[in-house]
Amino acid sequence: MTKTCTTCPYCGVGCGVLAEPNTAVAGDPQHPANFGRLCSKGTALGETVGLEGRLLAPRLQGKDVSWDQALDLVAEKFQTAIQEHGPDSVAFYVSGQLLTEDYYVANKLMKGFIGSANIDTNSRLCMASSVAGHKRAFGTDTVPGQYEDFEEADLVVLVGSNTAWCHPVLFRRLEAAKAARPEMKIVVIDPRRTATAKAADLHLAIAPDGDAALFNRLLTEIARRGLINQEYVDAHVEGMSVALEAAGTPHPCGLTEDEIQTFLNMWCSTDKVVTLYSQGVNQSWCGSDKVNAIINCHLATGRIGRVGMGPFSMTGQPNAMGGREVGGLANMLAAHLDLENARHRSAVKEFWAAPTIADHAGLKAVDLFQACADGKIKALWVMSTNPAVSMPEADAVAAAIRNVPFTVSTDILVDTDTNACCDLLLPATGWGEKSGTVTNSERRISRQRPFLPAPGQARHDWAIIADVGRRMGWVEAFDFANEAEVFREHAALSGVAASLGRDFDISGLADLSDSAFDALEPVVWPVPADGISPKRFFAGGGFYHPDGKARMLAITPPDLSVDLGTNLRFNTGRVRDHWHTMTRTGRAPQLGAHLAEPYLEIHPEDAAAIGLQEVGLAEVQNSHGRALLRVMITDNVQIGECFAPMHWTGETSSQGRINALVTGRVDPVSGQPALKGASVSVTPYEAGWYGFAASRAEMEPARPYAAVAKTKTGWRAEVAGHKLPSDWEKEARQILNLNGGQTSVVEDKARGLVRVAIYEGAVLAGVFFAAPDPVVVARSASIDQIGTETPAGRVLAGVPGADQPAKGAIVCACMDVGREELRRAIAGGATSVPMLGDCTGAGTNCGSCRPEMQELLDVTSNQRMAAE
Ligand SMILES: Nc1nc2c(c(=O)[nH]1)N[C@H]1C(S)=C(S)[C@@H](COP(=O)(O)OP(=O)(O)OC[C@H]3O[C@@H](n4cnc5c(=O)[nH]c(N)nc54)[C@H](O)[C@@H]3O)O[C@H]1N2
Ligand SMILES: Nc1nc2c(c(=O)[nH]1)N[C@H]1C(S)=C(S)[C@@H](COP(=O)(O)OP(=O)(O)OC[C@H]3O[C@@H](n4cnc5c(=O)[nH]c(N)nc54)[C@H](O)[C@@H]3O)O[C@H]1N2
Ligand code: SF4
Ligand SMILES: [Mo]
Repeated sequence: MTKTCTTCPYCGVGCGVLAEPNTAVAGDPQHPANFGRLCSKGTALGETVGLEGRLLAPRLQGKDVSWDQALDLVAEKFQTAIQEHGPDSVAFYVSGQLLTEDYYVANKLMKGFIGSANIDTNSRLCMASSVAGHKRAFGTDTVPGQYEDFEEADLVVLVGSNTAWCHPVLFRRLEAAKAARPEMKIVVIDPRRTATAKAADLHLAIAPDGDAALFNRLLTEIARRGLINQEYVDAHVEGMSVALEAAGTPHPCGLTEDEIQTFLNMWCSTDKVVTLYSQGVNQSWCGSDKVNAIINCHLATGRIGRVGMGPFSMTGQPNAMGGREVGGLANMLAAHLDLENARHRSAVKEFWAAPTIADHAGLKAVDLFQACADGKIKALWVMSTNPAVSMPEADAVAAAIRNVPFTVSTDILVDTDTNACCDLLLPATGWGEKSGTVTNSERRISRQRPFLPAPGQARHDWAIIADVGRRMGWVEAFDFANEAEVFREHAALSGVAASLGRDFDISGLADLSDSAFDALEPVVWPVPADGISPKRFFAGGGFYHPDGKARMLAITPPDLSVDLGTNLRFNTGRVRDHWHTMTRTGRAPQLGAHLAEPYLEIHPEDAAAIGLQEVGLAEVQNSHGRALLRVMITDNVQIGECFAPMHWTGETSSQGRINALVTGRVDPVSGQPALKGASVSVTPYEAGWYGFAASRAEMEPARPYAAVAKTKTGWRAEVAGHKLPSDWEKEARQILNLNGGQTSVVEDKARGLVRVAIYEGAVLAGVFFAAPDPVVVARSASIDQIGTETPAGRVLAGVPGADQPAKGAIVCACMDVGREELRRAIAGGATSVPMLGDCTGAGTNCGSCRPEMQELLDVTSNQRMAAE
């Protein structure tokens, strides 16, 4: 079968994928980001492209309408709002998951034709602090280095990045480099002991937001040891003395003096250092300062833009970088041109032959939804993002969207929490169907190519936006024949930017024919028309401030001595196998089996003080909202802190939308919200009963507590209730969403145990277990029994039969290996990750699970030692 070379639609690593029309996928051995590797999410891509749940036609308030009706309505509503209330009364909220071509057209329509800069993106929640930090330091938003710098470095410092789970293929590359050169060191700076931290040489469990203080300390030490690269600084850097002066005032960062010294020694004694950072840095009310505190150290030592050296901001989404290139943020123009620069504005206006051009920054995400709440926005278009889940203060954001008189959402699915708040839904083509380009973290532009037909009436995002542009009267400006034409225009505009002295230059690609665009190989920008393109930036200076020099900044670290009272600091982030609001990874049974419900990690001392029971439920609250989460007691988090993943929505859980609790406080420089910095009160939730259900039918997350996930045989649900139901059989049927069939019920009234199996003929359709405490059953065995003719006695025993040993929660999603299987292999004599791999297959594909395999090995060897 023919294989299509395309790019993974998940993280910013930007792996090349070979896909077949039968949806088989494999890593592309030729792609320079991954050389054939894929992580668990990439490996499961084929399972996520089915048509179940897809939005297949435009829908107005629940009823299908034609594209003509839908697009006329959008054009009319936006035009009316603009006429009556001015261009700033409308807004687009877009996404780093749009392709560059989609993003380019949306930005052009808003900034050049509507004449407002009210287009902001979920990158505000993601990369804004890095963008601001780059611009302050370099005068441009540019990542200087390349992935190979990680492999070439002697020290890699990962700050606020759970790379092993969030950028797994890059982490595999790093591990492979370290295996080849064991003298290479990896340091992880993260308040949590993550899978990444466990695999590192040194983990520094810094206090939340202690990063600027630590890097200030490092800067002071660099100067004290005489390691300032005076030649480089004299020639290329301004601001060193003020930066040093500010850094000289010590601030606590939550680490011991020994830990700090170890880190300073490592950094100062190693030339080839890469400092990679991600959301533990960006998503903070002092995120930009953290970024500049890090960059300061690299500028002072001249360790930037050279092989194996440099600050490296890792992008999250597949096209976070492309969005920055087209200027998709409310305070940017296009092609790295500045909105506040009159020359830049007129150049873009002229290039677009636009009637107008936005001349002031638009509303940044948090302010944008506040303006919706305040009634200032009359028409809102959300594209490829799910803000009712992913924005801070998400309950208020959902209400704000509902408050806008006319709201449009372009998505691939019908049911998302955001779509539920919108008037008009427009069906977009998704990964595998759409075509265009994305740019990864190392500035590499790769093609996403289609290998599946567009389903139903779904259209490409860029085509939908261009159609609205034409209907608003700008026929010529939005008359694109295909995505190649959009790309050529974008590339040509970058040439204009280059002539104005900007760095983002892909004018060398401005004349690609349609077929050359189709065949475009992954390429790192700049790609200037004259063909000379350095791979790295800034080794020889050449910054983009008017004087050509970089800026070191005076950074004053925040005061960390805030008294939270009995509250805990609420840290949030990601799990290995889910992507954001799970609209795609939630469809792959394998990916739901690693962590199947929303949870709260909390330290044993806090759990004891609060009275939380392991695997019980916690009620987490603050003034913004409330969540119910499964308790995981672990010293991976510090005392006074707790952690919850961001992925669960109203579609997958009843009370798991944790962004209801997250604060909208933003970094004043970047406007990025402190998504990891809320404070919450945690109390035990006294459930009257707990249950587990597996069904062939899709279940609703409707109980006081419920979390549902797809399985190989149907669906699973974890549930809990307050009052004991009077009729368990009825309750079980409701939960299992099964009306017909025959029921077997076993009830142990004395112990409060209930077990219900429902058969359709001889075939098991659903099984439900309830108990006064969190239910102990072999969940994987129950799930596997659905759809089989296993007799009721065996099903209701809730334990696997001798011929069907328990799998346990899935550790290796690629090879489908569970925790219990690994434990058995360890008991059988496996003493290392490769040995475990040999006997079970675990860890032999993408390797993302290897840190967890190691942890199981460690736990077992500790237990053995304790026993000896
Ligand atoms: N599996 C998976 N991978 C993904 C995604 C996904 O949804 N799932 N999403 C992608 C996207 S869009 C993004 S942006 C990236 C994010 O990738 P990461 O930034 O690696 O992921 P997070 O889990 O959000 O946060 C990273 C770490 O920051 C730590 N942290 C919190 N506060 C602080 C602090 O004050 N200082 C420091 N030093 N650390 C702190 C947290 O404990 C957490 O472990 O992942 C991308 N990759
Ligand atoms: N508490 C907390 N909150 C966070 C974060 C955190 O760390 N903690 N991280 C933040 C970060 S870094 C990010 S990037 C955001 C991510 O948050 P979101 O962007 O809201 O999350 P997604 O689930 O990726 O939403 C993408 C939407 O686009 C749809 N979609 C998929 N493909 C296409 C397509 O081709 N076209 C169109 N039109 N639609 C498509 C999907 O079905 C889905 O509804 O969350 C942010 N929120
Ligand atoms: S690391 Fe995984 S999620 Fe990220 S691009 Fe590669 S395969 Fe996709
Ligand atoms: Mo992100």
